[in-house]
Amino acid sequence: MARIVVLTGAGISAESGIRTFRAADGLWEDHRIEDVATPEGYAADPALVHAFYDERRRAARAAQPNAAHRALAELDERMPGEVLIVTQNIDDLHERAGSSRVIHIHGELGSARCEECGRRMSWTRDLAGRPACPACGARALRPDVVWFGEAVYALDEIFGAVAQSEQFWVIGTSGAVTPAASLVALAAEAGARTALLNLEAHDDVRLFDEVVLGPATTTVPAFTSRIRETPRAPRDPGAAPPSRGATGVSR
Ligand code: BV8
Repeated sequence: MARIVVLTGAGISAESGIRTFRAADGLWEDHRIEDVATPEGYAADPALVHAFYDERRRAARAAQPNAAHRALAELDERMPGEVLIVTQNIDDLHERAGSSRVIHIHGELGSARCEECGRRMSWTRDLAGRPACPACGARALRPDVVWFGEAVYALDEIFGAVAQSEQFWVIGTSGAVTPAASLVALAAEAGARTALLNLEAHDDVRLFDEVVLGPATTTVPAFTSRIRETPRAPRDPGAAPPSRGATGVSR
């Protein structure tokens, strides 16, 4: 289990030059979600969907981790085994920054899945040319990402970690997608201290003990530097959970 669980979204990679989804210049501005991020869209036009993800795989490979990714990796190094990152992002910038425990709840650009034999495999090339599956030879490889209407990855493991966490931070996400967006309510219910670090406030800020607004490369290093190696707080099962509600919105 981890004392600190961090949920990240597209906003933490924005300053690495990777487009977010719902900003004015966002990814979804170029495409309808239904056309590029659903199984139905893939069935209707696989070439369009492969082009969408091949371009994002190349962009992610050209991007570099930023100070926010690095700050989380440094915290991980300072508190071995105590920090778990659950990311909605399909890039690998957390890993490339050095974070050791990363769960990709929505899959990864660096992985492909064979629709014939079901194998998931590390993948770095384009899929538009419909290469053969290395395992079974079928030309049935798809991006190993979770589309809308598909089950997300590792949800039981994620629920377990959030329920045991002492701190739950949400960084760079609009909270528009479930079940990822529901994790903060589970953390609050479990008595974890919750924080939102985002460019703009969410509708559900009341669920956060602390809200820090600003760009992640500024807010995350400052926030993680506050975390000193503190002894594990004895969890008193009878204790009432800490009072809820944002204790302050710092800009
Ligand atoms: C499921 C992977 C069940 C691919 C993604 C009605 C009809 C149908 C379905 C639903 C419905 N209502 C709810 C649903 C469920 C649906 C859903 O939530 N839909 C939404 C749109 C309403 N969810 C699902 O379908 C999920 N599956 O429920 O399955 C099931 C169960 C069992 C068996 C079978 C089925 C699957 C959801 C996963 C979808 N895949 N991506 C890809 O990446 O292309 S979601 C996609 O959105 C990305 O993963 C992305 O990460 C995610 C969330 O977006 P954000 O990361 O938050 O990005 P966004 O642009 O929105 O926000 C960026 C934020 O960063 C902003 O707040 C901004 O202010 C901030 N920011 C910007 N710059 C900075 C910054 N912050 C700090 N610093 C900066 N510099």
